Amino acid sequence: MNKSKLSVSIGLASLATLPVTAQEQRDKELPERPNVIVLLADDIGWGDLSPYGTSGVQTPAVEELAQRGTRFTDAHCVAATSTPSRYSLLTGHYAWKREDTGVASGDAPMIIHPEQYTVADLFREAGYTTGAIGKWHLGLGDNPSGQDWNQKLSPNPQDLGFDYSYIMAATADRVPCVWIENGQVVNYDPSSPIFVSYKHNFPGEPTGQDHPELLYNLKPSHGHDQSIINGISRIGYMKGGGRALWKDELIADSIEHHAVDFIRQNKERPFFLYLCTNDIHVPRFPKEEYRTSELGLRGDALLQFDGTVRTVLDELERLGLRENTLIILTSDNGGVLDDGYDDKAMELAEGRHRVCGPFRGGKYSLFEGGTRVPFIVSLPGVVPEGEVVDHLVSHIDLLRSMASLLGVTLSPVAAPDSRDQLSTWLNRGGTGRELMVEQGLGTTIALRYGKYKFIPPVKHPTKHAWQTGIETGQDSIPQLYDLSTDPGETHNLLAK
Ligand code: NG6
Ligand code: CA
Repeated sequence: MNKSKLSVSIGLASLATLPVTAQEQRDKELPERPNVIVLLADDIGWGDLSPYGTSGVQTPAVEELAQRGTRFTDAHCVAATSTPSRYSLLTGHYAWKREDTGVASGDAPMIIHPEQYTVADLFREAGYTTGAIGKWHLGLGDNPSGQDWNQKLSPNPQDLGFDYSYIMAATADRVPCVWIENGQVVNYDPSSPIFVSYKHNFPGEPTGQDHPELLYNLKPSHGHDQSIINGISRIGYMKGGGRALWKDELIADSIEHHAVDFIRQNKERPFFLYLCTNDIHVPRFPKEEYRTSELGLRGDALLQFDGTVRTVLDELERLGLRENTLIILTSDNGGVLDDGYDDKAMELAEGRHRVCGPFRGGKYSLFEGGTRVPFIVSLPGVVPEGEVVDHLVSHIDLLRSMASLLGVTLSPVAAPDSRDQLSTWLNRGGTGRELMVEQGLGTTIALRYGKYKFIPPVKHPTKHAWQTGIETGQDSIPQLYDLSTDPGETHNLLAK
């Protein structure tokens, strides 16, 4: 055998398979206008997805994303509930500074003022096509005492910088249970006009409280006993809707289909997609093919979430867009087991699954479980792959970090609380925030300063969030924890 030939071919083969080092990825120039997808889960806790290690379910698509990107362990949404969390993410303005940004009802008017600068405005001005698909929960229309669902709703996401929107107004547990596309109810049924009230029922309409026998899909465990849609009682009263009413088991499909359509339609130009799953918010009622987990409906909803991630990754791959698409996967608040429906989440997780990993509290909480969420960033070849980073990261920095990505200089009044953290988010040398504010139930706040966590006292603490069993973290005495030695926030150091 010709030795020299052999060595040459070995040399070439090993060259071809030589892994690109993290440093080489960091040194690579940023692509000029990558597509950007913010994939925002609902109520998925720090420990819910298998890359975070504690999961009682496997989420292989999320794992693949983590392997093709960087996973953060100390990343936070701004607030421990949806509306303030999403408000802050999109505007770069801390929601606790505005009293009217609490969990919105289904008929709340638009909470983000159209004159406020949003991350969608940023992308639109930079020449991107922008879309919002899935859960919205930031209000629609302008009537403070409820909206007319039989007309085009204005303002809607199109007034906030989104070219396209296909959304649910609030949450799946709040009426109205219909899809809204660019401000108009989808499949509007003129024979069944829509009426919504958060004050009183409409004569003759059954509620979960009066007619539990009609709850053929899911029963409440607490609250959620008003209007019945699709065999599930909700928060709020609704009449009509007819063929426009959604089926809970098809919500994820509907979100996926619209996301795939949006990506296909924009495959030739840069796009920004704010893609918000309904999974795994209550009522958890995923489609049949996902009902295989050992954790019941909550675990099944996690599998369905992973299915959505799979669909998006496959579509990007198929269109040849994967290498040029920045994906940020995260959640709007921490995890919760029993959030008001009898889905046995609590019983089935016992001893098997820790929704917030080692952290105390959960959704609604000032403890770390409230806002410390999964956060995975992937842009193949640019964001180091397979790395895990412990720097402090907050959703509040999305807007200014994206401005930095696009090379846009913003006026100081835009996104006032947001900072450029791009080099941390892309794991290209940044070391994260030193200081950060976390919001719990209502407008209560806590402060992170490096490894320290300070929770100021409140006069009348609410110790637990409804009947979820979750500790809110509120107390009448100040609390100080050292998270480096006490991630579970059990030793109050303040006396020392
Ligand atoms: C609470 C609901 C809860 C959930 C939450 C908002 C009751 C008893 N509980 O009021 O089920 O909807 O609001 O969740 O009604 S969030 O993720 O959208 O913030
Ligand atoms: Ca949520």
